[in-house]
Amino acid sequence: MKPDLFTSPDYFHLDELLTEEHRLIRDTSREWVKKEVSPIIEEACQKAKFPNQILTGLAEIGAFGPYIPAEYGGAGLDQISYGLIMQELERGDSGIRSTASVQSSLVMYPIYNYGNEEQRKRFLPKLASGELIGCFGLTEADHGSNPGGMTTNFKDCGDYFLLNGAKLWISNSPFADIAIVWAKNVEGRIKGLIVERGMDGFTTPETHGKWSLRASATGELVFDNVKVPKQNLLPNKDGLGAPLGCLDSARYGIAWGAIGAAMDCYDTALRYSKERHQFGKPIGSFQLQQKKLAEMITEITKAQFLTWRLGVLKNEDRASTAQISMCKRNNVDMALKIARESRQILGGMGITGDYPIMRHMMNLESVVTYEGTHDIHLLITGLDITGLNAFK
Ligand code: TGC
Ligand code: FAD
Repeated sequence: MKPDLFTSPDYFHLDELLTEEHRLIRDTSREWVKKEVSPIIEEACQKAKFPNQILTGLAEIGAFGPYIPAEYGGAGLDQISYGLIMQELERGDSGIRSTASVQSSLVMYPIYNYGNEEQRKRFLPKLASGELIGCFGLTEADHGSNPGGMTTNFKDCGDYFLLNGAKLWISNSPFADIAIVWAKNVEGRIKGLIVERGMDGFTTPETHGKWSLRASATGELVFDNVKVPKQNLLPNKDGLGAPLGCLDSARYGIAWGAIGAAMDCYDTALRYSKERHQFGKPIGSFQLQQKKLAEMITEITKAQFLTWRLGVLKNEDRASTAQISMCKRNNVDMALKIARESRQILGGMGITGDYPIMRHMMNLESVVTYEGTHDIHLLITGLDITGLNAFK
């Protein structure tokens, strides 16, 4: 892999809308990615191995629970800071951002918002420091876009809950210490349980053979009569709205992250177009290549402003689920298209690991699918503007 020469496009001076603290957090994350992620990510991806040596560094830059209050070990930052960290991590690799998204929004978020004080104090500081790593089990083999149909279940056995079922496609499951598991009680009501590695009957087989997110570990969660202590039930919210609330936070982070992947592809293609000569001229001088690059920077700029505005609304607690859906869908689609166009600008070199573009492109095929597919987000927007529900 070539040295990381990334420079960030900021065509409309969005930096002027960020605070000094935002810029400092963004630049710190960017430098960390250049130093710790860029040199190792290509090999991790080729070997399909999550680089777990970066976990401590992720914790140190505040990527685990950026918006969780400091009294629970979090960084106590605002939502734009959270977004900027996700942007920089995904500029490095979607799999690295995935790990931080899951830890922050799908594990720490539900413990902080739906857990009791004992659970917050027991788990959050260790999750913030990276001493514990978590995962989030919602999807099942037969229930992906429709998680409300889940069959994983638990029953009250007096001293404990007995958990049975299985989850599929779970980021970080092969090495996570704890799992936030969504399961139905005997009345069919969805509740969240904290399942800990080492509990009898709980296994986490790894999923192999992925062509996407290869530097991220994905696996199953299998529950065969697992006795979960009663104090591990999240008491303060239930129903499908509980996991969907976590997804709002994670999808928001992904919207920022996708901009990072798009910026890396654009920056790589722009530099290459000025260095690579054909027909005696830099390929960047040909109108067809300029069209690609000009459209890329236009789309990145539009996404930056949409997402910054979403961050302002999120800080004011006014961002709706549908606004988050629109932004996640738009930005991931934008990033995928930019990855494909950038790859073409690099010609044959674009398919090699000497450049990050093909890796981003393959990663984004997962990002456009997880946390709600491209089509599901369109239907969420459709429901919001028409009031007519395409899911029922
Ligand atoms: P629906 O009837 O619309 O809603 C059920 C209940 O939930 C409430 N609700 C929400 N509550 C809080 N926050 C939200 N965002 C909410 N959205 C809905 C709703 O009011 C209702 O409450 P109640 O009290 O009436 O029961 O649900 P539905 O069954 O029709 O499904 C709607 C749909 C399809 C939009 C939803 O299920 C969906 O988003 N599907 C996509 C599934 C998905 O995104 N899965 C992600 C799995 S996690 C993952 O991919 C992690 S990857 C991480 C990484 O590696 O980075
Ligand atoms: P399906 O739901 O079977 O959808 C297949 C196709 O049908 C899609 O194109 C979809 O848009 C379309 N479709 C479905 N319903 C409708 C409809 N009503 N109208 C129109 N079209 C429809 N899940 C977790 O719980 N935790 C994780 O950590 C996690 N990590 C993941 C990591 C990776 C790498 C991947 C690939 C997935 C991960 N997931 C995780 C699962 C992810 O959220 C699901 O894959 C996703 O929600 C889609 O579910 P599905 O794959 O079952 O597809």
